[in-house]
Amino acid sequence: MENKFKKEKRMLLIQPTIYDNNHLLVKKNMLYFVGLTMPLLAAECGDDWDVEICIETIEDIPWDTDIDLIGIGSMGHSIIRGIEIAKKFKELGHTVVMGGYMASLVSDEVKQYCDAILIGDAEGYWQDMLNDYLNDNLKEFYSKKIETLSTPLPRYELITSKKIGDFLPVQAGRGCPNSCAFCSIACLYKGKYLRREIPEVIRDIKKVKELGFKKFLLIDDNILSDRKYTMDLCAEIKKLNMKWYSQCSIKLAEDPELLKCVADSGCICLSFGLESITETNLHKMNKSWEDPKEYGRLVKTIIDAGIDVATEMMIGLDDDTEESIKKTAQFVIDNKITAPKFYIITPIPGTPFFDEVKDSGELINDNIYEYSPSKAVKRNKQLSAEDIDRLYWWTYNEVYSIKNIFKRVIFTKSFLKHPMRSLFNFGVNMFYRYHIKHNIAPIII
Ligand code: B12
Repeated sequence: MENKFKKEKRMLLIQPTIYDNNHLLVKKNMLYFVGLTMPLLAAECGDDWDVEICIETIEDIPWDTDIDLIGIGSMGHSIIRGIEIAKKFKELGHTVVMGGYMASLVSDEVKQYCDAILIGDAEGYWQDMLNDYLNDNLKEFYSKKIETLSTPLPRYELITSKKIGDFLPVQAGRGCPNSCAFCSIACLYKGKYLRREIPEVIRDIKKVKELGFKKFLLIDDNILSDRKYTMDLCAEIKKLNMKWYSQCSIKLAEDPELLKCVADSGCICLSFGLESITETNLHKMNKSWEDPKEYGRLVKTIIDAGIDVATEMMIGLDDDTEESIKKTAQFVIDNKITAPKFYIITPIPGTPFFDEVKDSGELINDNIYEYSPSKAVKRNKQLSAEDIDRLYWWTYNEVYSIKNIFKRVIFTKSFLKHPMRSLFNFGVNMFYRYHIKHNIAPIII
């Protein structure tokens, strides 16, 4: 359909939601964890642009908007909804541009439904894309590898009045030096880790504080990627007297000096991609630098340092059996993991792992429009896709039974040290449990 709107410096940025396993859009009253993507892209447009943000998980899409330019993000299988939104806005006569991890990994597919795609990081190309738009000269693809990272103050004010948690996102760096076979970050950054200058990061955290927030989420993929940088950053964060969450490798526990520095700076919860307690699984996924035999000890060290532990683990990996998956649930319970999350291994098109699985004949569904982290699309030699689905829900139900929530969150040493924090974590666990009982995996919170 012909474009029927005026080209002006206005933009609507949309973060699409995902579909659940019953093919219903996941909608929430509140999105506790909110991303940085849209407030940052808004800032990168420049002060003379009028930008609106819609986070579909908590807001309705304003289909009747008179803004021509629609920018759509893509996180994992939210791309499915993103494409639907793109199609509809195109039918309504708007200009649609897309970007984000998934649009970058499957850009040829996504291109059919929008006017332009920005592959990878926007910095360096975003302004070109916007100028081309204003000059009626949009190209199909925009892609440039960046070597350094410097970003403006995100336009946090565009999200602070939305129903979000009591913290805002901040980013110190992008990428990760590791190259785990399943990971989209490894696929796009290829072992590269880009850091922002510490004063720039602190400027953003100060802004978060100024806006009345006492906590922030450091959304980096592995804050340990550069030890000296992390030490220096934590020293500066400490001065601000704030609390923060992030994610990194469990190897942090092997470095007492760094762990102390992280804990002293106000870090209260870290999420660790443990992936599996079976060594051969990690080996096959190019993650043999982690040793699952050490996981229990390392988790305890982190908890003893006063930091709550969340974990991300995968189910349905090559050497998983019914027994190993049940042991995984027990591991999580015995080690008192505060917020354990599980995902069914899903090969993401664009990653080397996807090609490998396709060649192996174990991929039972290659329709990416049906992909989700809670439905198996591959079997392994021991388990059918149905077995994997069944064991996935068994694991969630076991780990989030009332008895085991108490065991992991209340009957713990942490409860004695931080009773209020533990009660909050108990609430989060009950919230997850509620979703699990309704067959909704707790992946969006
Ligand atoms: C915070 C976060 C969340 C939050 C907030 C989500 C939200 N709706 O706001 C929560 C916890 C809820 C969440 C949920 C999910 N997430 Co998430 N999330 C993140 C995290 C940690 C940070 C995102 C962020 O703010 N990044 C900072 C910004 C600046 O970077 P960016 O998003 O890459 O954006 C840059 C470019 O990509 C580009 N760009 C991005 N979007 C667009 C759009 C346009 C139009 C343009 C032009 C450019 C552009 O420009 C930006 C500036 O350079 C990332 C990890 C990461 N490193 O990004 C994972 C990540 C994006 N999430 C991921 C996934 C898979 C999900 C889920 C599907 C859960 C799951 N495991 O299945 C859900 C889906 C959420 C939804 N859409 O409803 C994956 C995506 C992988 C992939 N192949 O797409 C990531 C990369 C994690 C990972 N390691 O695999 N997530």
